[in-house]
Amino acid sequence: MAAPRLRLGVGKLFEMSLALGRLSRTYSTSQVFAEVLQLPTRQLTKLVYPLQELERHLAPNTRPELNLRIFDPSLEDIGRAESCFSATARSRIEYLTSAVRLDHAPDLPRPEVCFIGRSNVGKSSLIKALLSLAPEVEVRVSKKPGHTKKMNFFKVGKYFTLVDMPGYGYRAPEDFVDMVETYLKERRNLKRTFLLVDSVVGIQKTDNIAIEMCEEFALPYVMVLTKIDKSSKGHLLKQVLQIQKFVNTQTQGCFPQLFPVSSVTYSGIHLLRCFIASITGNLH
Ligand SMILES: Nc1nc2c(ncn2[C@@H]2O[C@H](COP(=O)(O)OP(=O)(O)OP(=O)(O)O)[C@@H](O)[C@H]2O)c(=O)[nH]1
Ligand SMILES: [Mg+2]
Repeated sequence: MAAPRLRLGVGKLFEMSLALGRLSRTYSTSQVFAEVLQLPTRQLTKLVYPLQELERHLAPNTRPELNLRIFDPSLEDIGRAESCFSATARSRIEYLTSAVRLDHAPDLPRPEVCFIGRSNVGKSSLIKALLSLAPEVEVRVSKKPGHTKKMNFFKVGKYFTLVDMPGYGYRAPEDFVDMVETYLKERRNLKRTFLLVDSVVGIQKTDNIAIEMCEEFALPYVMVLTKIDKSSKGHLLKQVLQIQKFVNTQTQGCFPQLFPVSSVTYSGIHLLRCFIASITGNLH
């Protein structure tokens, strides 16, 4: 069903990107996304709309449970959102600072979004993938759980700030609860919390720490399913349906649509960029 819309969008945006290619300031963004747009439709859907690609493998009676098109931007929107994530002379993308306590956090006017989840779930890797259009920005990732010990602030141009948080669970910093709880409760410019769940293992007991925090503080949050490159399609579908059911029945503040991503293949990354641009008021 998505194919005609996609083909139309691809053609239109490809023409647009060729036109934009002649404008030097936006050239690099358009160039990256223009390459994506040259992919065959199936590959493009898998990369840009991974949930819709999974939908093709669903039995008809399971479809209503899965929310696929609550946030359903066109390829044109996604292409436009990419420009927020591209540095220019007037809109720099950079690591700002780290903080172990909220009162040490920078006082920033821009909207902010943060990334929370168990140690090793892929928070720092996701931020690195989101910021890959500005590869000079260093985001540290590690195989060892408990790597990120502080809240790390990344400025994304004049648009918004991304905050990488330490993980909870194994080797979490001692002051994790104080640090993260206070931040979530009191950060005034916090627009959305992205709660990362490992798509290979699904929601674990320790994930409830974060889910309960978001629910208790009535925060608007979004569930992102990480590492989707690691599972077979069948396993991923099973996890996605289970997590969707959990969101539908056990949560109040969680956005009803899931965001599956891979920081290795970049599947879902373009869509997530567009969502962040949209909720921070930067998708015009
Ligand atoms: N295959 C695969 N591996 C990933 C992905 N995202 C992260 N990883 C790996 O998972 C490990 C942990 O990644 P990090 O991004 O450092 O995880 P984190 O959530 O920031 O961990 P802490 O800072 O310890 O809380 C690293 O070895 C990454 O390479 C992914 O999408 N696919
Ligand atoms: Mg980290």
